[in-house]
Amino acid sequence: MKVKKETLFPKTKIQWLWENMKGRRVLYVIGMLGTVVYNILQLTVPYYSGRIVDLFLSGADAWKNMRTNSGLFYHLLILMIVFTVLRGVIVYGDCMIYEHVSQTVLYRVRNFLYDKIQRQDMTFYSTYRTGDLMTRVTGDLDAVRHMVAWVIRMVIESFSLFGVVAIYFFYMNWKMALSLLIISPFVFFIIYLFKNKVAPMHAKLREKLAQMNTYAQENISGNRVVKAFAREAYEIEKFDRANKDYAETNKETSMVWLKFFPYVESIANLMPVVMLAVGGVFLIRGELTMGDYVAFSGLIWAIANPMRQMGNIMNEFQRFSAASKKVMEIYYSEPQIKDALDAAAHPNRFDGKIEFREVSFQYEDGDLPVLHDISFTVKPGETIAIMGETGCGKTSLINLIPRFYEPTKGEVRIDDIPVQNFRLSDLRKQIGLATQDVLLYSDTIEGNIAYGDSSIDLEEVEKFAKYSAASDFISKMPEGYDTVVGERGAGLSGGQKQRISLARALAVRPSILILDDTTSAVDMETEKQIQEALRHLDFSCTKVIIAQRISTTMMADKILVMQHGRITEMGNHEELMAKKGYYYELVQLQTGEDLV
Ligand code: DUT
Ligand code: MG
Repeated sequence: MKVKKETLFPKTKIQWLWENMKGRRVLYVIGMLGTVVYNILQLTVPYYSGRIVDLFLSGADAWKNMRTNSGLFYHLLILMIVFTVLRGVIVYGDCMIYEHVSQTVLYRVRNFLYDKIQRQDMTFYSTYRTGDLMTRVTGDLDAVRHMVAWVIRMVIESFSLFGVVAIYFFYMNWKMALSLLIISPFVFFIIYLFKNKVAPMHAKLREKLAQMNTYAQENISGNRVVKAFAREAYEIEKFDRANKDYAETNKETSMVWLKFFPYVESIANLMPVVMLAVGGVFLIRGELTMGDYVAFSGLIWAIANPMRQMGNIMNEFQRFSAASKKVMEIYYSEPQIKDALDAAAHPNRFDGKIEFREVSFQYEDGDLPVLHDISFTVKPGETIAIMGETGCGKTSLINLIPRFYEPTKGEVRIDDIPVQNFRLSDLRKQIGLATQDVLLYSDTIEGNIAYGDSSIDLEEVEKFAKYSAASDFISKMPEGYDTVVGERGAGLSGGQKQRISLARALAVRPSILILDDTTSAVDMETEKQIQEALRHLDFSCTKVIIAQRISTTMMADKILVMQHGRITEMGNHEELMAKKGYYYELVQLQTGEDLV
């Protein structure tokens, strides 16, 4: 597994979020303004209650005021109720806006990521584990959504509440305000220290989650292997460990705040004490009215709560930071193999000439080249067979034709045009590939065969099934072509899966058909039938067939024998027999075996 280097992104996290809010930005700004407004409205209740206290309850003229000016009393009371209701309405609308915008961002980025992942090349898939990718499009993205829906809102809420109340405090009585606010900078300092401690924890936490998801994913999709080796207990324990690890890290992360929490809490709790002590003195000295005192104490929470909330916000902010980094890594990733800028459109069929010119190849994460100076040509319509012991580079070789990988040296050409000059879609549409590991979708057999070209009708699907000697067993199934096969083709035998995969490759009527050990699990008789059918397809097609059986390779126009990434023998059956080399020995071995 390759370790990814730290990537630099073209945008900061917040810029990136803003970019993905396109179309909803105005709405979001309205939402943010709404947050400011409803927090300002929080002041109305203490303000009016302060005035009511001063005018009608505590002042010397309280009773007189009440008798002569009861209209104002009711007026203030009604205003208090109106503002409270108004505030409720704004909060409601505001929540809707945040939710709407965050869901839009989530939807947009998730689709974009899925699209990105789909278009990546093979190297990407061998770099990232499925569980890790799944974590990015689920958990990590949810942290991003949470940022838009909650964290930003809380930041604005806290700061606007704090700011407005601070201004109001100074407006009422600057000395009292100063006594209350003088300790607040300490909170920022504590939060800053907290941030430095908690940031790496969130990065760690996120890795643990991905690890746990990877175990779960690999286990569920690899359950057959687990069962075959009776390793259930081991796997359960492995998952349990990952789960515990994640839970522990979660606890550890929460504990970080607990270290800082007492300080912030003490400062917040100090506020009412200061209020009582300093406020009391000011009250006695007549520097503060009883109404102002009520207003101050009624709003003290608006100073203390944002301080308490700070830790929470910073925590969530760091969670977003760790998660968004993972999301942006995929968001800004570019496949190495993509259409060349000057790639010409080539919508037509290929003649089918394939040429390798001194091609060498090495996997990015590999230490040694797996292909060395491979040169050969296949004429249109010909069949070429590739043989060689396991691990000699056969699959690697054919993967260069549809440009799944790029050669490190040399050139692969189709119809005398280097493959890089085609658009990837044009190139791959003309190639029918049956891969070595057969992967079928959980769909009907018909759906699986018609995967590459959904426009073909059942009659044609049946024809391709006949070519691949699959029609017999399919028609024997109770639901025939409508039989739904399980995930990865569960419910079918290895040979049956291979034949459906062959039918799927044929169904696109490719100009070039590549079969990677596609008939290895079918019996000799069936294989003969398939080879015969392949010779009489109703469309022209160059065939590249990787096979181990002489019966398959014998009829090929050209046979390549590979050893350790090099072509050691090349020619048709007769020529190679005459050469009395590896191929000859293989024939001896296989025909000898057949006689036993
Ligand atoms: N290899 C990698 N990374 C990969 C795939 C293969 O390093 O993603 C190595 C393993 C092997 C060599 O490349 O040493 C050739 O592998 P290939 O799959 O091409 O071998 P094969 O001839 O197709 O073997 P088999 O007959 O087992 O399918
Ligand atoms: Mg292979």
